[in-house]
Amino acid sequence: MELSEPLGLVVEADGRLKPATSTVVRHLSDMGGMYVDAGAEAAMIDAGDPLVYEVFQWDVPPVIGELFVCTTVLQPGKVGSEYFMTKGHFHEQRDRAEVYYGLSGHGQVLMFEGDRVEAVPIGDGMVAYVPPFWAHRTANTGIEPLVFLAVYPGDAGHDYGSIERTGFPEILLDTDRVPALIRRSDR
Ligand code: PAN
Ligand code: ZN
Repeated sequence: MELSEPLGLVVEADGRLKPATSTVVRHLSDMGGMYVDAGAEAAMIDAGDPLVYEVFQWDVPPVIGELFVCTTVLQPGKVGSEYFMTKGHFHEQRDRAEVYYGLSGHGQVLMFEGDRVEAVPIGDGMVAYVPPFWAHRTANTGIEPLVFLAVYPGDAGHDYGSIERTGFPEILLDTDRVPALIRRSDR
């Protein structure tokens, strides 16, 4: 397989990566059942199905040695009291790590492995390290779009199915304007 050529990329003011070779657009209806308040989710989908996030990616050959580069633009908002978030995934190759570099906005990267859950802040100038084996998703706790750049190994792959089936053990809720991680079983 041919490897990548040297290349420069630009993150535009709105967070779009240029050039990008693939784009993911997720509305609330694309996240079926991921938010804990199913009633609020259904009402918001009925009322116009808001955009939740977009990913702009520079694709590389999916092999060891290459690195995918992408930006995520995650809108501000809540479903009930749960902050807008990404679907979340494990890497298909579980031992592949990832680096997030925050460009604007305010949020937290939620990670879990086994029964442990950790939240690492992300925002302008902040770096979040996702270690091997940890599932990860990002929540926007602010009032403007949260933009971050991610770099991850070419052969990492994405496993969304595990999260779709079981969710994260803890969710990030707005409790009187303060983000708090709550055990799903405690609600
Ligand atoms: C990120 C995520 C991106 C969107 O680039 O893919 O933020 O989140 P979901 O993939 O969970 O929908 C990343 O972690 N890539 O591996
Ligand atoms: Zn990832």
